[in-house]
Amino acid sequence: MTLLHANRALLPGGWANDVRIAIDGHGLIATVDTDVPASGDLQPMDCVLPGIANIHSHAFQRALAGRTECGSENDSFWTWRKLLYRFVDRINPEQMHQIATQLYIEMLKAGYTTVAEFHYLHHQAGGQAYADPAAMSHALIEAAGDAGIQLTLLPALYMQGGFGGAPAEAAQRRFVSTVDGYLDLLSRLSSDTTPGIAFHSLRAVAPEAIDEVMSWRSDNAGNCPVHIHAAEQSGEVGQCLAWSGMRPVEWLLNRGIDASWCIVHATHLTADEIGALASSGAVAGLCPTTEANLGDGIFPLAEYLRAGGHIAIGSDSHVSVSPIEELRWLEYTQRLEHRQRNIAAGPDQPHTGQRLVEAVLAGGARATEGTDERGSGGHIAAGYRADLVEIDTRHPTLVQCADEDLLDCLVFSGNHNPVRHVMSGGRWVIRDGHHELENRAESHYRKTLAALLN
Ligand code: NGQ
Ligand code: ZN
Repeated sequence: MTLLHANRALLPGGWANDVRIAIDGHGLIATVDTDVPASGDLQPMDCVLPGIANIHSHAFQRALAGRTECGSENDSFWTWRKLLYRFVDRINPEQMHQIATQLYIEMLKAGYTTVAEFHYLHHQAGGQAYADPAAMSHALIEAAGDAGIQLTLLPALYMQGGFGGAPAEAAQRRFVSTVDGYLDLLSRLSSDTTPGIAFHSLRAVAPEAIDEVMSWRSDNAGNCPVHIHAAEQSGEVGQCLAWSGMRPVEWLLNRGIDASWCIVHATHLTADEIGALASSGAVAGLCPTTEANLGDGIFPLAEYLRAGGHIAIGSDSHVSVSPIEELRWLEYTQRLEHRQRNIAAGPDQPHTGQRLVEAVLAGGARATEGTDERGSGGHIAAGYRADLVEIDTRHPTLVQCADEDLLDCLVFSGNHNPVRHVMSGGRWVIRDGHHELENRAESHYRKTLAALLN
């Protein structure tokens, strides 16, 4: 049993003081007691939050962050994607492993304790499967194991280059599988990890394939999470309308989605889609820094939260690896658009920072672990996984913060990283801001980038 004493901790019911947290040998929280004085047998902690889930990652894109910012007047998401594809052509499983290890350590240092890896780079350049068809998936699983982050691997089905069965471009061949090949991959992985399911997008999969994979899921994978990119770019909405007469999220709602789905981006929504998506219980997987970087548009957060919608955050292309920065961008784009303040504040929780953090903790757990919450992260309560982040409140930006102000100050003041210690599944992975493998991982990362980028 590991026993901690936190001066304060964010529990499901709000802030509590003098909190004793007992963690069992399986990495689960056994008991949580409040108003327990500090004592010699309890490890002393300052302010403890649940770890945050990063619900959308394409690990390999970390290596390209900041390197697509030199352009011309017509640059867009689609020209960025061309640069991405050029890079995608080169990467091998060992390089994937090195990049992902570095990235996952960065995530832990920033306070993310779970990552949902939306993985579609399955095959060799040219499209041939590796001798081990799951080689790329295994590289990601190993990286998460080395870093000690909780992984929800989401192998993604990718079949075609565009709506209605358009052929894949040469650069997309590394992504492409048949449904049988994809289900074979899921089966191979089920002994190493609990994979979720992902459809890359309605552009990249056929409707019948969604049905087939979902029926495999009900036989084999219970209620595992299901992720899909949708309605990120207005161009995609137009193409979907031309193909089906429906907008992407409308199409998905019409097909039937529930609380185990995570709709990644969901940027472009009508009022009807906002209401229906919120009532479906699905999570909108928002990636504010990437969405800004790619010029996607602004998610209708105010309306969606008012309708009771669930949200979670992801760092997607990893132009930023910081939950604080994601939440800040999420709120600031709203303020710029509406010319108002405190958009995410709600009637039950007027503190914008706290409302955002609590929303993404709950939505993040749902999007990474499904709706069966036992053993998942996201809450400091008995039965949940011990994914904990200790914040150092001695920093000048956080001094004299009353409990109710603390997350507002965390999200909206300063640019230092306040994370001191991080526990993932009951194990300390970050101590005093450091990871035991950080030097080795960084030197591998340097070599990998030197090989890939010249
Ligand atoms: C991706 N990224 O799959 O990595 C995509 C680009 C596409 C974002 N959408 C490729 N942010 O959507 O076709
Ligand atoms: Zn994505």
